[in-house]
Amino acid sequence: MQSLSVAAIALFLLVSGGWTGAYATSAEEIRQICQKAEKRYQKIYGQPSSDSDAIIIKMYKYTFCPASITVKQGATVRWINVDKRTSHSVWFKKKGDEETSRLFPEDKVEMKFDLPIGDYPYLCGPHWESDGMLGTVTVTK
Ligand SMILES: [Cu+2]
Repeated sequence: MQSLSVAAIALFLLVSGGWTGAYATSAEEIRQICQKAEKRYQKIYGQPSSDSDAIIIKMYKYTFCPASITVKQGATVRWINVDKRTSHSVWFKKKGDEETSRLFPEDKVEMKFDLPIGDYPYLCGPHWESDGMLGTVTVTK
């Protein structure tokens, strides 16, 4: 219960912009991580992630790449772990969803966004607190 309320306060501060976290990865670092994530993706799949039949979010070095995306209602988003060792999850906790099972390297999970217009924040269960591994899917018309 104690850790739950600490987590709630941390999340509130993070969402409200009052706390940037101890990890505070710079925009340039994130850009470089995501560039490497795309290279890893291409090595695994032999094509750019933009050529996929779904919208791709790569999970790499405690980062969702890209961390924020905007999709049309009904779009399918696919998360793929392109790390070599670390496992991640995708958890729309605020929405009341269950956390996905652990996604090991090259594992993937897909979700269809047949949802009302709005922002849907999510997190990686094992790394959102320690490493700020957070993302948002914005659904538009
Ligand atoms: Cu993670």
